[in-house]
Amino acid sequence: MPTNLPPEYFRAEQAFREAESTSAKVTALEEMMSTIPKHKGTDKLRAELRRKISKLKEEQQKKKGAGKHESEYHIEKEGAGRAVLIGFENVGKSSIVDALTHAAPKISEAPFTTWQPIPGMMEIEDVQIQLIDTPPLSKEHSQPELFDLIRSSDLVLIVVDLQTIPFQQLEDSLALLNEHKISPKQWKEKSIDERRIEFIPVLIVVNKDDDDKFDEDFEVFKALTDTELPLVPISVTKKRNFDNLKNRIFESLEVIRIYSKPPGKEPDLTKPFILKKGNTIEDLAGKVHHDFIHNLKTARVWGKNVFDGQMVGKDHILYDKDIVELHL
Ligand SMILES: Nc1nc2c(ncn2[C@@H]2O[C@H](COP(=O)(O)OP(=O)(O)OP(=O)(O)O)[C@@H](O)[C@H]2O)c(=O)[nH]1
Ligand SMILES: [Mg+2]
Repeated sequence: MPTNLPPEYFRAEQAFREAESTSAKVTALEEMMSTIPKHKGTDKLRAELRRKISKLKEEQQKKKGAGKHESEYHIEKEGAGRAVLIGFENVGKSSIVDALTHAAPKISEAPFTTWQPIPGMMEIEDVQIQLIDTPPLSKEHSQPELFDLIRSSDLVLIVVDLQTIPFQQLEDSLALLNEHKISPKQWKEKSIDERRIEFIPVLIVVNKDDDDKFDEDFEVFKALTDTELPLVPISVTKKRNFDNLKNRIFESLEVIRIYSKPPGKEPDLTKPFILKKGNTIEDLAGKVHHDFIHNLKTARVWGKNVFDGQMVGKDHILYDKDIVELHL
């Protein structure tokens, strides 16, 4: 193994090891390939990767020939983050995506209505978040690609039905994730799992909390589960608690909105740059334009923890809704 491989190579290699579908494997291998510096020392490794890629592509081709088409699970990422809704049949996943986005997934009282993932965009204030409806979880029938889709998400919404067997649905959903080496990020600190686990933030959406009577059931459910994972009761039918759910989704993504302001002009408050919590002026510069990272001299900030228009350096940490003027 050549010694001078960049960190991106190892990240892609990890993605390769965790990929369950052929297409995700090919993508990861191609990513590995593109990060390897080209010189004599890496010839062997590159040849080996090329062989693996063409073998997998052949496999894919054969499957396609057998009548399989391009996977519906390949969905472009859009907006400030991706939240995937998962859960057992009939809990109301499609109803939630229908209510919160412009997508129109099929909804029915018959179980197993949804057969393929359907993305929609949810608006919250000036931010768009991608929500993805998915087919019901099933120990036997869930496609491996579903778990790749979950791994590619910034947030997992486990949906349960308060009017049936929410406790069981939650346990089974978490168990199925665990089988596929996915665990709530909230458990990362105390996890003693020896396996290579993907940790993703989880919100538990307790649907069909239609009225006061069901509020009591929710309290019982909450006491029974005794979990530190956040529980959000809602009712799609009665449009209860939507704002709370939307806010919780936004908060869980841990993103901040930064408005840029050209020197001497008003800030553009319509299109924020989306950064991660804890990001700095330098991260913002990279988002605005690649060259800005090197050319940036100083910046002025209006917002949290600064006085208006304060001059700051590259490593100044930004907060949600800060306004920034970059000086080159
Ligand atoms: N009482 C009540 N019924 C609801 C609520 N939300 C959804 N439903 C009903 O529950 C049934 C299932 O809803 P879907 O949105 O199709 O559920 P799903 O989880 O997408 O189901 P699958 O696609 O089979 O996995 C439909 O009859 C909905 O009208 C709610 O808040 N309260
Ligand atoms: Mg559905």
